[in-house]
Amino acid sequence: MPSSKLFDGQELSQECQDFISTVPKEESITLQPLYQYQGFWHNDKCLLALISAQKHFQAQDSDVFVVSNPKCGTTWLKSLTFALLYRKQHPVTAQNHPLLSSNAHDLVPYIDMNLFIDNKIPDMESFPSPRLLATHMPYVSLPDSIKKNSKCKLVYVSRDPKDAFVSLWHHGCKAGLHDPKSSMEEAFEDYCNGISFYGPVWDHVLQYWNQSLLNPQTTLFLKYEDMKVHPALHLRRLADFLGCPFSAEEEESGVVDQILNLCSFDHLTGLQVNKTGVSKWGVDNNVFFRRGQVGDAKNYLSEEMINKIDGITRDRFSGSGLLY
Ligand code: PAP
Repeated sequence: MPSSKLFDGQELSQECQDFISTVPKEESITLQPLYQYQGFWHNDKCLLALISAQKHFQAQDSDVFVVSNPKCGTTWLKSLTFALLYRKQHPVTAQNHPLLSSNAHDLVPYIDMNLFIDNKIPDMESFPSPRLLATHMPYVSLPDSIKKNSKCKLVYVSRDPKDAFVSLWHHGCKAGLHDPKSSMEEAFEDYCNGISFYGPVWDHVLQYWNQSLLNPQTTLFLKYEDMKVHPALHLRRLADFLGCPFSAEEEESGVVDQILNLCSFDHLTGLQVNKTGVSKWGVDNNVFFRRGQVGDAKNYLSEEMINKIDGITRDRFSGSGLLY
């Protein structure tokens, strides 16, 4: 592992490049190769950001992290958690609510993909408390300052891997991330072999599932599918978990539904900021919204592909208590 002086704000050093050259590498269907570190695949920039965060990120007791494997419902969970956690400062029905003019990814930055990217060491002292942050890092790679802190909270969202794959494929197409010569079938094979951005998805989900069983006071495990069916139930769970339960007055005045409406797929996709805006990280906001449905994989994958990925999911999750 490279020494910490690599990440002192200087250009990507020769030592970083040398380090990258020592870890397993796979050409993937994306335009960038992926590198394996602690059992998971990353592009070079995100890997260096992850290592920098491991060295420099200092957790605070009140920190809240939205955690996920890509395309599992992060944008929705970031929106819900932001609206919930900051509802005193930003009343949910306010005309100037931040979610009406900013995409959730601007309001809740990723440690790895945003804050520590490009060799930056962010000044996080100015963040309002409690800090609401996000990451796609697997549990094994989280900075020790998070893992050893028994007070900060991780909120994880998982999704049926076949729907997450289809969502990831479309994201890559829309954002121009794929090698134009690559096919969905090739991407599917890579995904099933665990070679995908922050993959293997199954290991990622299982690490946080196990954490939620071991430490339910610090890790809340949510499923996208359950949230679609019973959004109010899971929003209340989230509020209880974060120590900001809805008061009787809030229940009475409909704050739960107001948050759900503010963060609903239909509402967010109708906002100008999400139709045409570009996040401060340079990504078109509309790539984070497509159909927002459970079971969309059946519209894109053959029966054989579905049987294959469902079989892997069953095998990998067997005995864990996690059902998909
Ligand atoms: P990310 O990893 O790039 O942040 P993420 O937000 O986790 O993406 O996943 C995007 C998926 O969530 C998309 O699914 P789809 O491709 O199957 O449609 C997107 O449509 C869906 N999504 C985004 N916002 C919402 C929302 N408010 N409610 C439900 N689903 C949503």
